[in-house]
Amino acid sequence: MSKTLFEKIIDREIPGDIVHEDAHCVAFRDINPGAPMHILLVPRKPIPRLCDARADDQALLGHLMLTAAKIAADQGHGEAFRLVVNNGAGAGQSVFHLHLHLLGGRPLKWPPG
Ligand code: IU
Repeated sequence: MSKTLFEKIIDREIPGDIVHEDAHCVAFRDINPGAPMHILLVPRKPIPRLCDARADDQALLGHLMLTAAKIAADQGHGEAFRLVVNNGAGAGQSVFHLHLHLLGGRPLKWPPG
């Protein structure tokens, strides 16, 4: 299996502006930001889509959520941020390695469209 783009960033094979990493996940700035804070939080495990996660990924998924909130706080946006997961091409997913978009730093309208 060839590596996903995000595995290559995690492995430092291609550059990424990494803001957090731990044993389970890596976070780096989106190359095409949609907000002043636009960070991608990616599990080291290359789960393609959220719908491919399994019961034994439960702790990992919880870790991603808690880590996202911590990163938002570290970035100065702990009180107002948005998490987005695009699941599948029909929902706008373009990189098939599960990732959370962490957005903040400007007013965020709803619905996102
Ligand atoms: P999506 O949910 O799969 O559409 O999100 C993929 C994101 O990856 C998207 O916001 C891109 O701007 C971002 N990205 C990146 O940060 N670096 C890259 O080299 C590439 C895409 I290609």
